[in-house]
Amino acid sequence: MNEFVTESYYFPFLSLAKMVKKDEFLKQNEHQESNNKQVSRSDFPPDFIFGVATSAYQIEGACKEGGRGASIWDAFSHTEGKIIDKSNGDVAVDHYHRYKEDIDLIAKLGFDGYRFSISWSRIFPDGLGTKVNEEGITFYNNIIDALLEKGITPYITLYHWDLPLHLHDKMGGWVNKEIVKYFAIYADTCFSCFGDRVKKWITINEPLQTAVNGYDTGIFAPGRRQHSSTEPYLAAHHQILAHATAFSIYQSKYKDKQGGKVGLVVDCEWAEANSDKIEDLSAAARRLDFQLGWYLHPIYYGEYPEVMRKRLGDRLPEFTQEEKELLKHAVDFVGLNQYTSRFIAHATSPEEGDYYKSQEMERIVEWEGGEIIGEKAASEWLYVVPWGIRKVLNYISKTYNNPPIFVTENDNDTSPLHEMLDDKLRVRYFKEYLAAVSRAIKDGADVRGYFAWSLLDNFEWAQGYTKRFGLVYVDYKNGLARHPKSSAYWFLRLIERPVKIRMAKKSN
Ligand code: PNW
Repeated sequence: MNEFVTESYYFPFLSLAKMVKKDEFLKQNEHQESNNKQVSRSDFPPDFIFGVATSAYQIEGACKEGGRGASIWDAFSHTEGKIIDKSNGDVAVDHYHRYKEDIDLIAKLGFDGYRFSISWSRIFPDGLGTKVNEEGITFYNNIIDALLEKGITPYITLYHWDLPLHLHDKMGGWVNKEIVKYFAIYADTCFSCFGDRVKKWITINEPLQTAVNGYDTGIFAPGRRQHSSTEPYLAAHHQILAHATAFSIYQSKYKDKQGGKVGLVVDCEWAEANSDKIEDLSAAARRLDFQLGWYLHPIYYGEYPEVMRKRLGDRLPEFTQEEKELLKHAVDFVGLNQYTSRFIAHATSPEEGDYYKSQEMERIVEWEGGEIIGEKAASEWLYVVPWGIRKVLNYISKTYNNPPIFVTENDNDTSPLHEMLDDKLRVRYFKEYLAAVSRAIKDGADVRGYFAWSLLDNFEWAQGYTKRFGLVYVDYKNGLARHPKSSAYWFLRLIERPVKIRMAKKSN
């Protein structure tokens, strides 16, 4: 059957976005955003959460303290040639020892929520789940208690890329189905130890990045490229099952007592068709299925998107009937990490990497006329495209039955040296992206909160310390001193609410 026919069920939605020509389209979107630059708290629902996010390996350091076992990122960052500035997370920004100071900062900046991740190998040093490391439990108890004392709601991610090394070395990590069992023990332990106070759980952060960068391009830990036509799909499959298993443990053992919610964080660049040609429209639709559908389709519809099944054939694992039952609606909310967007064109021999080749598309930042999709940030991949976030939010809402959504990460990194503290481009980015989020809410998307990435400058994975995503500058040369940037003060003004409300929240 003609591929465009089988994929055509997307067209009504996509074509809404494409009723105008490219340049008119860009102008129209620019215009919309500039009308809405003065974003304020009143543009959001009263109980909307403004938060800030981090992850364990990127900030904690203390890699050999407190009984912590090694993770795949320790091994990867210590491997020659993997990190651009030859750095690692051994010390990172020393949050392990400075968590009190950092939580004070979050409170002073006025945030309602803090999203952070637990280092799995601090809880189970070899990942096997036989013996809990009490020092690890104490460390996270201290963080949770310090947050609650300041009236800040904790949002915990169980897995933000730092798999216990032993699980990788001994059994292949995410490509072995056994991992699901170990993740379940770990999740169960966290729910049991922290769930009396923590009511928002995220199982896994961006399973797509682990699958593609960990097992296809190899630019992230564990750096596999050997079987890139199969391993990414296995790694994704087992992450989906691990998520659903943890979700079901929460439902059966904890939900009644603790009353919390469990979600999954996906990441997505908006895919805007590069032209009205059917090939490009179809490529853009495919691109969204290969990003969001890969993870959300199984949960909402019990199987992978049709276009993935057709293109990948038996390289794509299948869910058993029992697993399909387990997957059914196994999320309370969708977390979305959204940074940037691309124009998508059909292409028969695209970029390297099996995952990209299978999509037969090209990600374009510049049109033939020289017009760029958005201003470029410091990171190579990051272009500022506020209208993209609105489109992703609306797409999720329409495609997956209007679920509650939290924007769990959003940011661009600060670039010119003189803007390190006075990060003007960043402030503009936040203003425009938040205005676009508020428009998505008005469009009907059920967005409940927004977390800026990140509280602090930190270890930016393969980019080491060369990229700065913090609202708070960290002086790497002077004892890791913290200095809030203009963007941090901008958030403080945006979020500020009467003291009475914060105090009331605290006593809840
Ligand atoms: C996030 N994209 O990953 C991660 O969750 C953070 O740990 C990281 O520090 C942050 O981005 C900044 O890089 C992303 O393709 C992965 O648009 C992919 C994309 C964006 C962010």
